[in-house]
Amino acid sequence: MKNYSKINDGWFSEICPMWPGISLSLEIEAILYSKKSPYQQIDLYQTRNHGKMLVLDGIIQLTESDEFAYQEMLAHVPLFAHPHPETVLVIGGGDGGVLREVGRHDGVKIIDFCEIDEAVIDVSKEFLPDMACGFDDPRVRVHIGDGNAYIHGHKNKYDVIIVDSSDPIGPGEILFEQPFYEGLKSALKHNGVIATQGESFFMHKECVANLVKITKELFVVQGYSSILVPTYPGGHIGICLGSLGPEVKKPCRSLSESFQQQLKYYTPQIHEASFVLPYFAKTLFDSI
Ligand code: SPD
Repeated sequence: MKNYSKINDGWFSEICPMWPGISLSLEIEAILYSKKSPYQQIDLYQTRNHGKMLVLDGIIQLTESDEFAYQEMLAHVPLFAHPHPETVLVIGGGDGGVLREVGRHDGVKIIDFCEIDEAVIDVSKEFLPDMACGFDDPRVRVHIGDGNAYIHGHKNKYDVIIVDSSDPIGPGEILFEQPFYEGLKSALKHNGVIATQGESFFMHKECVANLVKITKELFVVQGYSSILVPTYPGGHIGICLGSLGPEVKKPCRSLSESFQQQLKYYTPQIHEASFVLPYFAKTLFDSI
């Protein structure tokens, strides 16, 4: 994918045709890593005020200051929606942050992880230990390869599937298309739940509407959960959920005090509240 972002006078500006005419800038102190993998340009910056920042093809994937919001919600909303998640698949998210969160669930026995770009895992292990610690969990089995191909080769296997993709430009594009979602559905066990990176209804209305359409067509239960993330476009991102049975808008299991103490964003209350949509988004989704 063409990289439009730039560094000027010590400021990184994230520029992308997916959010034309608007750009987030962060002041940076150092470029810690910069290399092209076979799939994408990988850059790791030390920012002045937001910790380290991982950027793929010029697009911000995370900063240490707010990564917890997205990673916690993407993991805990589907996992607490499922009554007994034991087998979990995570596609994408080579930084390991979602794995870290999935690993907090003691009942989970197997965590398969599929990532196309091994270089993202390597750079995260070197520079982002607070996320890459997710790989230390002995339940994690790493598969390097294409998530779409992986999913079509594994039928009726998972209770929960989480897709931590980049945006639908570059290697992540296929993960926003109907055949991929059909593969996700067929890889689920009875009563399985999926949760995918669902973009922002402020910044990418058509993309989100398409995900809602696909998940409404394929799944018995569907929902869109909103998350506040200051360093994502518009300060907002969503999760698109589909379920073969369980309601997704409420946690169906309680959260112990010791579990809650490990988190910074997710609470049972925010789980429910995240599905309450602004009027324009609710109207749009209801019309699909
Ligand atoms: N616009 C960027 C969306 C990035 C979503 N994936 C981030 C990976 C963090 N684990």
